[in-house]
Amino acid sequence: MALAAKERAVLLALCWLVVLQRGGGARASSSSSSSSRPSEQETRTKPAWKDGDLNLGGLFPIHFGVLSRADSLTVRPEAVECVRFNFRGLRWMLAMAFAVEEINADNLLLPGLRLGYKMADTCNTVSKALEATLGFVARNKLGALGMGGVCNCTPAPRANTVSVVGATSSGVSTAVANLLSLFRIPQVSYASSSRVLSNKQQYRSFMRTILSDEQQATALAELVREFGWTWVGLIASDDDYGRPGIERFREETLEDEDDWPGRRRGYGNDDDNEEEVICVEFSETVSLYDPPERIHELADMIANATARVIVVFASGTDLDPLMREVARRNLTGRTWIGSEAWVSSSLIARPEIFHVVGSTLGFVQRPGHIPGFREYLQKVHPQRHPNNVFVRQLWEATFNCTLKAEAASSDNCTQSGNPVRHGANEDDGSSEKCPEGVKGAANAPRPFCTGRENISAVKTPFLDYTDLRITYNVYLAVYAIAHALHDMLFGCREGAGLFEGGKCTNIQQLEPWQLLRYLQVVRFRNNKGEEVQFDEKGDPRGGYSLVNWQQSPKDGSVQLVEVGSYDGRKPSGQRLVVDKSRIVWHNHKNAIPTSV
Ligand code: TCR
Repeated sequence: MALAAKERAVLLALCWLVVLQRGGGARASSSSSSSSRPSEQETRTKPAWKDGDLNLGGLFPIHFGVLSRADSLTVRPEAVECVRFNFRGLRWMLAMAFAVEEINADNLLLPGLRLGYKMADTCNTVSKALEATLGFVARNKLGALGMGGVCNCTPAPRANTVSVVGATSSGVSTAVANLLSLFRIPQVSYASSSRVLSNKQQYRSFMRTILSDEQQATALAELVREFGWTWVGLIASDDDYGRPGIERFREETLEDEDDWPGRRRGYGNDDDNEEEVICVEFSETVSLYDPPERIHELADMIANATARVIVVFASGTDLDPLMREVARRNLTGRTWIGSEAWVSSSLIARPEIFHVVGSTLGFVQRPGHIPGFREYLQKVHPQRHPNNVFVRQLWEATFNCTLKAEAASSDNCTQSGNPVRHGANEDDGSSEKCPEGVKGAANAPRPFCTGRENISAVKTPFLDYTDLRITYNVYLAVYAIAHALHDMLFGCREGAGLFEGGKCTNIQQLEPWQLLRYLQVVRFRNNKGEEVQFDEKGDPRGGYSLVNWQQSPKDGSVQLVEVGSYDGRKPSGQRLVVDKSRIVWHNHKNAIPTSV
């Protein structure tokens, strides 16, 4: 098949990237050494891998961010370094490994075919995610072009990354989707919910197992109306998740203003058009990278505003600095209504700040169950996962020790004597022992790990979960890909295939765009017995759980208690169900708060 000149040029560049990643990259990140041994930093971020007949790529946030260090540009800049270990991100990654192993052991699904993977740490950033994605694309394309020789790559790259699972945040996924869509490599995200990703003109090969925020914003507006709140403040993270999300929420409120100016609930019949007008007192953005002055400005605004209901569309990491300030100033008496990413994040759902954020309400994915996964996690051990450096890091972070093979490591950032931060489901569990910028400051030598430490005996956020939400989405994403592969390779009858003239394909000729075609129409039952399929925008169908933050009388931890549901597929008027008696309002009388 002839390739466009543009594509060829990109591929040549990719070829060099592969060369650089193999040799030059090591130099780039250890500027003083000329050895071709991979640097410590490279070893720590090497993708976890398993070889298969066909391979999947995976993108997971194993660290919350990167160290921001200004380049002097007087010497070769060092590779960026990832910081703050994310236990939950590793759980997601292992859900992918678990699904692949389960499928490989299944005699009915993809019989005789071994799936493999390469799973990389995005460190929650576009640049790291693109670096990994370029690796996936390069290996595929160089093989297809017969350019292996040009690259001097050993072993010669094969066209085998048929699909990519990830990424988490929409901002990262949009960047990755731009690249993968160019090559029509199907990408299935488990957490990126931004509605911009539904645009198939731009993100042709993007699909997901999480619902689009289109529904989430509508659900939030309905929730606000349900309680008769008419005066709200809005805050969004300054990215592809927050901005389109809050914009959609605003549209919801404006539509009603235009249609029914001044209309109030309770006038006459129970018609669905009779909706409250929601007025917006302020609408602001927030980011992890905001300087302290900006955080103070936002906190001042919240303090001086009359709105007592604040709707926030943001990720936990972006909202964290503002919430710390809100808690420091003791700005109580507000009702926080939130989007999933921060409502399910234990960065915010912490007992220490419950006095200001208690009774938060928000919509989250419906939980799923993965039989055997808990036991799989409990058995995790570096020796069982020799090709996954992140499991080693989990070990070091959990037991505050150094694994022998990494004894030379000078990085103390993953150390964490007591990493337990209990509370919300799917704990973020950030190991914050080593804040940005002070890496290795307390260079006290850590003892070696014995390898006999028992992970299931410690209270670690890695194992601390009650419901699987995003984890379940990861599991589903892998299954969706496996079912599509199965339909294409095992379920196709020549003449009735999906390609021109009813043709089928086979494993030797398989190209990622063919898998994309089969993914678009895949249909299968998940282990809950529900039918899974994607709509024409690559989005799944389904609904949310409505959760309310309540403090456990037992240990004071913050629990996400289900108090209702939302299903956009139901007729209007029946979509939102709230069991008001189950909500605990964080005020003396346990009464529904007012918005002013
Ligand atoms: N969509 C967010 C990321 C995100 C997330 C989460 C991250 C969602 N839910 C739960 C951690 C935990 C929903 C995005 O950026 O699209």
